[in-house]
Amino acid sequence: MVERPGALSFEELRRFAEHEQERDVSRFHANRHGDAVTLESILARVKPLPDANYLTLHADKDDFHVSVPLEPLRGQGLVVYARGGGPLGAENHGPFRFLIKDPTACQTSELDDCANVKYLSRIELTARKGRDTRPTTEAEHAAIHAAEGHQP
Ligand SMILES: Nc1nc2c(c(=O)[nH]1)N[C@H]1C(S)=C(S)[C@@H](COP(=O)(O)O)O[C@H]1N2
Ligand SMILES: [Mo]
Repeated sequence: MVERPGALSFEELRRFAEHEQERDVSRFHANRHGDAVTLESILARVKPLPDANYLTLHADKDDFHVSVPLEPLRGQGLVVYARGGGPLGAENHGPFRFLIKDPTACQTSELDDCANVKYLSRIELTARKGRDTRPTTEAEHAAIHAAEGHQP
């Protein structure tokens, strides 16, 4: 639900204006690195329709999806696309990684740590909540964290 659907490359993101960039995301997340553009700068280009209430983040690589209410996310979302002047590598969950500036602990709200989608392929806007494969039980969550090799 946007006026102007589109695709963005590393080169295009690199040319976003300086006020649309968020350099060095380790300022928000000590163990995460790279340079981002704000979600707001992307929304300004695609122009959400008035009825767009949910934003869904799709990672086709490992079939992980997160759908969150658009309004509280605005001003919080970042898309990390670069590291050390070049594209964000797969070892850093690139080529694109979504980050919420100030997420809550896993499973404590819609805008939680689990919504920091790695290997982001697509952002979709809809009227109703879209696909969300975030873990819902402790066991599921422990399994996904173990598979990703990080601490719960
Ligand atoms: N594509 C993808 N993104 C993902 C996940 C995943 O399994 N696949 N796990 C999520 C969960 S549950 C958490 S808590 C965070 C962990 O991010 P970190 O490894 O940078 O700490 O990534 C989120 N993003
Ligand atoms: Mo998580």
